[in-house]
Amino acid sequence: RRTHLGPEAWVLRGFALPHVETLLAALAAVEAAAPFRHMRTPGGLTMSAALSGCGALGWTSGPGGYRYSPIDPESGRAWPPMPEAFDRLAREAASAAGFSGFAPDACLINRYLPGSRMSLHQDRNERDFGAPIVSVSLGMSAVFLFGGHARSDRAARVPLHHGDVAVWGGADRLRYHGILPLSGPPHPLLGGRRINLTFRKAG
Ligand code: MD5
Ligand code: FE
Repeated sequence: RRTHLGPEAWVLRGFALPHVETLLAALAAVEAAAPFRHMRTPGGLTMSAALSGCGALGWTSGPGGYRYSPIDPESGRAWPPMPEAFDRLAREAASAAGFSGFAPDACLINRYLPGSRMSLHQDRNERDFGAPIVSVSLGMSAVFLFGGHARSDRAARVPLHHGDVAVWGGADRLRYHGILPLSGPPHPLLGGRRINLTFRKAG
């Protein structure tokens, strides 16, 4: 089932469900090489969602600002490679939403625990806004805020559940968005957490 969020934004309900076991095995390997950590905003605040990543480029935040880097600042080494299962799912979801030829070089992984949130922001550290972003939700359900092109625009509230995949690009690529503080029952498989994989073409 495809839910239309905007002219070029879709939620593919349950699209990742057939792949969850493979995704979680791959996630465990990524997590071992690049453990979740809380980054700080350039303004010095600690982000409530913890972050890991894989692929040629990883998103980092610190006193120098937001940027993509080939090196994980925590380990001083390259980010772990993008697992084959991640890459395949991202490409299939992009195609299913009408974006052919998507080739992600970065997967940011956010881990939310109860109370973790992400305030309204735009994703604008990528070089080419022509490529879509693909987001995979695993574990606890969350309420996604889908705003407009100004921070003050009214945001729609969209529930995202285990296995849902969101894809957005084109006219919707630079919309403000966020996640309300995580709450609700633990997930049967993942327990009291939500994992979000976001695939981008960053470089
Ligand atoms: C998350 N991650 O769930 C969020 C939301 C991030 C980030 O925002 O930058 O790491 S995935 C964002 C999303 C889903 C569906 C549509 C849109 C964004 N959108 O149209 O902007 O950890
Ligand atoms: Fe974002």
